[in-house]
Amino acid sequence: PRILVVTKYDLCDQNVTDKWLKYYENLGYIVIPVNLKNNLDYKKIIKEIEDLSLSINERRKSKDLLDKEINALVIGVPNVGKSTLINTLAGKRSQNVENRPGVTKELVWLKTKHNIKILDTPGLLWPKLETNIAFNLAATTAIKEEVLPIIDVANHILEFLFSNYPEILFTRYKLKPNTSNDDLFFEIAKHIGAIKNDEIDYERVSMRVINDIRSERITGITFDKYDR
Ligand SMILES: Nc1nc2c(ncn2[C@@H]2O[C@H](COP(=O)(O)OP(=O)(O)OP(=O)(O)O)[C@@H](O)[C@H]2O)c(=O)[nH]1
Ligand SMILES: [Mg+2]
Repeated sequence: PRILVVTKYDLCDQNVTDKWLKYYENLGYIVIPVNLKNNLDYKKIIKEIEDLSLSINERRKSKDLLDKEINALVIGVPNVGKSTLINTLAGKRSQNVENRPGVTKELVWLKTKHNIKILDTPGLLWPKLETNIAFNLAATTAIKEEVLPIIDVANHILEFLFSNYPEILFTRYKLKPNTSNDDLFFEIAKHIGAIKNDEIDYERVSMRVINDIRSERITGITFDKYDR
């Protein structure tokens, strides 16, 4: 059995993400959205795993066997919170967790007190990434932003915000209401003091935008538009 755990639910646009959750539920997945930072959402996962193993364990009980130890494997793209999830389940302090992709480098088994043994794995990506997907992954820190030109990543983010979340964008950088798409780099550069000798420091603006998402100063955004 498979459970689809949707991490960082606290950072998304719930209107859009909830549609995706429904979509995967309709495909037959067990879907659990969680915020692993500061609440007890992880208990829903334990409950679900226990429910899934109930029938097996009842059969074993009837034969006087002990409960079966559950072996679970966590897979997902880099930096989504796999290690955080496993540490939480195992009641451990956040070891092997950092806000960048590629932190977990090998397979690590951890035991939880719920008779579950759980395997942490390095983040996985598809062998070939479509450009738009790659930009979304860079925007959400699943791939290192250096892999793509950072100015392109920032440009992707800004255009996306301009079309889909203008109020978040305009509030964050105190933009004037009549700011156009083409003026975004210039206006943000003015706002953060990234203009030198009348020139926009594109790299600084780009890093600022990328970091504002990474460090949760911009939240309430879902980069994958619901299109099913
Ligand atoms: N806001 C928020 N942050 C989270 C959540 N889950 C994990 N994080 C943060 O996401 C970052 C990455 O977490 P990890 O657990 O290292 O992610 P990972 O999937 O193991 O990453 P790799 O090992 O690099 O593939 C850390 O800064 C976590 O604190 C969540 O539900 N909400
Ligand atoms: Mg990890």
